[in-house]
Amino acid sequence: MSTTYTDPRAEIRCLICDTGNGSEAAVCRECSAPLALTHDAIALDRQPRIVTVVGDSNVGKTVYLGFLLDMLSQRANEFEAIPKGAYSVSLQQTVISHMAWRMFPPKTPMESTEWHWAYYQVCKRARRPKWVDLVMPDMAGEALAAEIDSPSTFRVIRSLLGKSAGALLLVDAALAANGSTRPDFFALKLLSYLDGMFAVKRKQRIGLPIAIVLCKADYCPECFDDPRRFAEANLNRLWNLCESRFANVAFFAASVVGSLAYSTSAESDVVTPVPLHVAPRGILEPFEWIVGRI
Ligand SMILES: Nc1nc2c(ncn2[C@@H]2O[C@H](COP(=O)(O)OP(=O)(O)OP(=O)(O)O)[C@@H](O)[C@H]2O)c(=O)[nH]1
Ligand SMILES: [Mg+2]
Ligand SMILES: [Zn+2]
Repeated sequence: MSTTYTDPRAEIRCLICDTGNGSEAAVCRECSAPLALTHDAIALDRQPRIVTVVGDSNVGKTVYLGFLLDMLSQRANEFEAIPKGAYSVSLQQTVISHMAWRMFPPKTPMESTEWHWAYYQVCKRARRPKWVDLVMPDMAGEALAAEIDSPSTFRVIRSLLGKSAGALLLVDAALAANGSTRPDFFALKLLSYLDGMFAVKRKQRIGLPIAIVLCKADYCPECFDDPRRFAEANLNRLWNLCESRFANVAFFAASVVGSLAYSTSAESDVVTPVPLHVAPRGILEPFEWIVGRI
């Protein structure tokens, strides 16, 4: 038994890792997840469903999640979304305000205390609406890579994935289309990590819904025509593992920009992409697919 249950001062249990924390604490002492998540879950009196957005560093997780939340709160596609707590709005605000200034948002820091978390009540308008409470953290790709390479480096990631009802796996389609094997290997490692975590029996395929999102598809528009075919051709290792071990996988293409420019500064030769005009495409579809399966 863990110390969680014997600590007399433990008053509130972290939603992510179940560690007991003092009721005044703001973040979990074990995994650094905000305890506001727990307070809000208690207030709602139901267990939220966790959907995690995973992918390599620089694949576009922060941008994707920021746009997704913003579209949901603007009632795109008949969705309605209510943020629980102001902390839930920070991520979308950062992303949208950067893009309005024609800049991409900064890289997510490695430290889990710096990550943005979003807790939303979401439903699709219908005669009998089904409300889903979603917790979606924006993790740093490098932290995820460290956890995959040596499990339990980032306890918060392990707890999160273990509790996830669904996952959005973001893959850099532009890199894959250019012949890089990096996106394929990263996705392969990530899925084998999940396989090790969720596998019940060797012969039984894993039912966790996983939406594989081919990001930056503006660089390779053929992705939009047939994401499955693109994945089979350009991400063949990932494709094969999905076929043999995962029963509930779908492929999507997404992009947030309509046109890009490139700039360099006088001091350095680093080329920075400048999003000239924002044109989100394929952002809601993978999310809608996941929500329909959890
Ligand atoms: N062309 C294009 N580029 C994109 C798009 N989305 C993201 N990018 C580029 O990808 C970069 C990284 O995006 P982020 O969302 O910060 O990536 P991340 O996955 O959060 O990376 P970490 O925080 O390091 O894990 C951006 O700075 C953009 O240059 C897109 O839809 N199209
Ligand atoms: Mg990020
Ligand atoms: Zn915790």
